Amino acid sequence: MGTVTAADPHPSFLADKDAKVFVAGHRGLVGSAVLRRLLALGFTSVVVRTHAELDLTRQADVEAFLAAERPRYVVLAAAKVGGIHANSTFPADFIAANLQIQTNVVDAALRCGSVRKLLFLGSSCIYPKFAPQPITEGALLSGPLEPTNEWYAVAKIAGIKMCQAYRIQHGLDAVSAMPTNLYGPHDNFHPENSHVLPALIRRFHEAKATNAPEVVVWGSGSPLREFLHVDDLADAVIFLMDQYSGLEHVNVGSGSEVTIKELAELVKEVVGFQGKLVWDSSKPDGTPRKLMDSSKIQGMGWKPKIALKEGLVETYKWYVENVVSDEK
Ligand code: GFB
Repeated sequence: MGTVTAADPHPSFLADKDAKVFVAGHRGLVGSAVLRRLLALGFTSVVVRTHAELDLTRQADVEAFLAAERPRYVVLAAAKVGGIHANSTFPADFIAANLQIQTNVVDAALRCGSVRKLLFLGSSCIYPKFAPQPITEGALLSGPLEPTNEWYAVAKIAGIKMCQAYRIQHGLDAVSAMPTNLYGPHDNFHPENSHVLPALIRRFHEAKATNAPEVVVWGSGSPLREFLHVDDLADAVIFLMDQYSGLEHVNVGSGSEVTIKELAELVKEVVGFQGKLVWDSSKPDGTPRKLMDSSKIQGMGWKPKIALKEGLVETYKWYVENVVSDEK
């Protein structure tokens, strides 16, 4: 048990490493990184469930699970996620699954009576398409959303509001973190439904392996994106669990952005593909730019550590060792 003093009846998160922590979504990009970090820090009682063991879209199952486990902390990293194509092709799945998962987990976390803190994870796509850059937390709900992912964005905005409402009405210490575009090990490398960075790793790798002359990249190449390695996000999640109890959500970004063209050139170089890039302008660009203003969390003392090139080299290695070898 962590240290409890008379002045502070509750230990901080990092001083409470034997308390039970439920990581929802531990097989995904974010949840797996948070789990790795918690275990590395010496947390002794981390509870996880696979999708087959617990379907988080089923309210009664989630209530029964949390009532039985009674965790002290919850990290809500479970979500239905995907890239620009998946978001625009499966809008019903994205809005329904995300609303169900987050509503069930936040509500059951309150009802089970044991949860001292919950952290909900969203996304930079909650902000208006043409928000002033860099985007501050205050830009939320100040303009229309990017149409390719508005269904997912509306669900994530509802999650922020759910945390705020439960804090105001019930005193639940529920906080929200909004990461920028993430990448790293355990990402989804699906050819169509993934995000741009894993999609390009797969496409360049397969083109190199088959000696293909060219690789197709979607859109114009001009949109700007900010990328953050998921291990940096996991550090931020632990930091916020320990340090932050505010009503407002918190942006988590790297502060550096690249055009999709620059990203494609970088992935090409890291993978070692020698051919040409061809741009498919029939595919959408999505939002032109979404650079987060992360001065709030940086002002509290968190900083990203992993540069894009370094993270890309490591992620490509992970892809070759885990995804490529599994598919053989
Ligand atoms: O990563 P991505 O799907 O996410 O696309 P968003 C980023 C940019 O990369 C877009 C281009 O301009 C795409 O057109 N792109 C180029 C590609 N080639 C590819 C490719 O092969 N696959 C993909 N996926 N893109 C997502 C949202 O938006 O961002 C989600 O849809 C979520 O809801 C996530 O918020 C963080 O940055 O456009």
